[in-house]
Amino acid sequence: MIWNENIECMDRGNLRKIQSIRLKKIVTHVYQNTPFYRKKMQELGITPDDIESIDDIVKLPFTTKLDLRDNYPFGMCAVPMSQIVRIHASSGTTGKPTVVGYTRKDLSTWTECLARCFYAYGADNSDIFQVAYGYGLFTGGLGAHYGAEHIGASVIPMSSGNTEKQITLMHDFGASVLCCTPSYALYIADAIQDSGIPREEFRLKAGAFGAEPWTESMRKEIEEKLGIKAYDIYGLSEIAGPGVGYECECQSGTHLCEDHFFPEIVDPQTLQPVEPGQTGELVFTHLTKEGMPLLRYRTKDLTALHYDTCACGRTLVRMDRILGRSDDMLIIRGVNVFPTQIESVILELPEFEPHYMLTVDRVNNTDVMELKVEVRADCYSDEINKMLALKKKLTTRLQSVLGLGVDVKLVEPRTIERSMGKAKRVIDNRKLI
Ligand code: DLL
Repeated sequence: MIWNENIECMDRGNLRKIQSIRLKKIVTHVYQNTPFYRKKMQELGITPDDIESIDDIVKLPFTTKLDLRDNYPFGMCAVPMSQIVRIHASSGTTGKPTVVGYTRKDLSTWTECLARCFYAYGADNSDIFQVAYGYGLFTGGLGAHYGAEHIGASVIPMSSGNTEKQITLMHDFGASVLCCTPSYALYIADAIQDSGIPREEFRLKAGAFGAEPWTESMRKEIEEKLGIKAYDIYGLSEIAGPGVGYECECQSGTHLCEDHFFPEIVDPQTLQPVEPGQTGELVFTHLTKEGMPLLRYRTKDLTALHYDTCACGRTLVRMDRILGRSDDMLIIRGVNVFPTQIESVILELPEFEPHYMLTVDRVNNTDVMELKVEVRADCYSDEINKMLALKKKLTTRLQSVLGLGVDVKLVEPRTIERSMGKAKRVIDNRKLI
């Protein structure tokens, strides 16, 4: 199903024309109304007159999370506060939160993008959405809520946590679409199993999972355990929130709403654009935002973009799964390691649960990794030989994929702490030294 065929399936040449017109307008808007950008552009010796088409985007300055923090709380807003009707914020691990402001039109644009997502998953006004993303400053809860209402669905505004009640209401109200992080979806799946309620009594058919990197194998795991189709939903608060991108029924890439958020992929070191299809850092420029438009915002997310038409008929660019964030990347004895690589290995092997915790330490000036991973209940055994063989199997596979040794510790099922929001799977003690 397509929500906005005119845009989602638009001829790419026409799309570029629209993007060019919008870019010129937004650059003028921020030049006139955001002192931060006027100063940056003056430093680069450019004015809005230098922007003729979308190709001129490369002339514009980049923006980082640090710029948002330096202008905390509302310094990046391009309209008076009287026009801002919603404020969200994302909590970083350090320092002040990143604040974003939306005008009424910005909220309606965001909501429309979410309607595109949910329609693409095959949902409509006959569906009941259980929104188990956190409500509050985090954009997940309210974003999904407004999008689901917009397509006319019924919404259960659960927020995250309180898993027992989630399951009771999911069952009793007949929820058909679940919105939460993929790690929480797995948690819920296990809890459903523990509840003893037969899976057939649930009406769940699809899930909108995002807010953290997840892998194809994790998708399979969720789909099997919950008996649903698990779709990706991508976004970040600085750009809108969930719904910047979404999967269609083909599940072969995440379509980006590039009529509102213009994507580029750049080399994170040189900041030069890479060839289409190559992996690099995703950068977004707002094309229609009023409240807090950002130019070339560096997401730190690593991915690649594909411009060929999707089998579903949409022409909107497709993004590969997020490989990780460039700032999540661990450098272990000089080798780059992404937590998603470890997750893929674990999930390839049927004996393990997708629950793990990686601890990195520095011992005698050498980086060491310890991986605690849960063994599936039916594979867990008191026989030491069986467990040693299992450990060897995982260690060997990790060594061949990462090119590094990992100290594997097998643990009993359900012993690693579960997450109800974004999962924390890595502890890097080296930073504390
Ligand atoms: O996580 C918005 C969101 C809510 C997206 C609910 C999807 C669903 P932030 O808290 O600002 O916003 O975090 C944004 O989360 O830069 C990515 O690193 C990561 N992320 C979000 N969606 C995905 C995804 C929300 N589908 C940061 N796959 C982003 C991988 C994701 N990573």
